[in-house]
Amino acid sequence: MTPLSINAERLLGRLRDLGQIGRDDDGRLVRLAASDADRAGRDALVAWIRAAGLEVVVDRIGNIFGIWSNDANAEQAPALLGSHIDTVIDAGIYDGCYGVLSGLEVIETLKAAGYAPTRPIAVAAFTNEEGVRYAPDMMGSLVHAGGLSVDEALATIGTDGTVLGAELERIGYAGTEEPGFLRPYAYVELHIEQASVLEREGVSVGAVENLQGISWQRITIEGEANHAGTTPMAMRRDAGHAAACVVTFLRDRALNANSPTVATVGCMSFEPNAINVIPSRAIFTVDLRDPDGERLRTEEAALADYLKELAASEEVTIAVDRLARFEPVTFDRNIVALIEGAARERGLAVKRMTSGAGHDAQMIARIAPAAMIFVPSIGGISHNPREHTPDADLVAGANILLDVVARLAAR
Ligand code: HGY
Ligand code: MN
Ligand code: MN
Ligand code: MN
Repeated sequence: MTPLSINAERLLGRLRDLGQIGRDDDGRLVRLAASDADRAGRDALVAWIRAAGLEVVVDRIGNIFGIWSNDANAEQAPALLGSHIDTVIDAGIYDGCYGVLSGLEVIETLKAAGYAPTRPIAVAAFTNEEGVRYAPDMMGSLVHAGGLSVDEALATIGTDGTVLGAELERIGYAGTEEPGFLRPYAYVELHIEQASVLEREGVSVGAVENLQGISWQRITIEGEANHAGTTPMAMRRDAGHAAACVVTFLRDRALNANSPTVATVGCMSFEPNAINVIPSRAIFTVDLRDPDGERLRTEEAALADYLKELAASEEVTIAVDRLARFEPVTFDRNIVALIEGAARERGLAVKRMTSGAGHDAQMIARIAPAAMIFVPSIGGISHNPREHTPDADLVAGANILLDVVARLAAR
């Protein structure tokens, strides 16, 4: 019997349609959490969920759920699929959206095939996975998993000074359902790999067995504004120079560590930000990651020690705000094995791997058995408009998700 397959045209068409929603005047895809662009993307998703005949539930942090249940199975814990549809700035069209739209596609395919699951199957689009406008990232799934109170999350101030709760109200996605209302039986997230391991090794499917730890900090260095022309070098309290020292410290340390540790300074601003004024203030972010929780703590401590020395040597003051901190996660072995088995049955090469990126699965794994399926990213590029995965790989990944969920929802 040929295995059931998803409707490739419908999935790929929706991915492309959603990928056009939220483009700015320069044509860049920017659907930051709780923005007008996010509302437009959410509206399109809710319309597709409704058209599929699923129940739509929006919780207080704006997580959107499409739920397929019937009288016979409604009391059972659902098998949950999902990811996110918010994006970074100048994003690709697959990150997050692929997992949400594939989850919906899988449910529609099973429904149309007359499949009668013993438990409901639901798909979630979690709010603010990217964390670009409001930190921490993976916020909606973190609240759903009980790792952050919904009131605290709603009070978050964004990089643009807005308040998340007010923005969710404004875009019409401040739901009434209490977060965590849905306790999943299991959670499976399909996602592009966002790195180049699968492509380099010619493997179609990644069975993701763990996900690295993440530490986000915002650092503010206060020096002294002074005249760029008259102030001797030895008499400067240059916040900009101190910030540059931190960037170099982090890069050299991660580059020379014989470990997979990665360090990134993604945002930086100077004040007063004038060509002929020594910066009085530098504000920047640090993103540290490591698959080993202990090593991540060692890196955080090494940075803290370095900042102390730097403050003394440069005569500046340094303040640190912690924005996010997530331990590494090991996913559910049984679901990982289901993913491997499903790939092999479809004649696809599959590889167990670690995720370098953060995902909603990292949060949902706190409350349910969870795992992830990766498909290749061409050139390993992501968080970039050149992000690309061939259609055949996108369809294959969605069919693996179909097989895994059909088995999970039959239990
Ligand atoms: O940063 C991350 O890894 C995630 O995409 N928010
Ligand atoms: Mn993502
Ligand atoms: Mn992302
Ligand atoms: Mn992510």
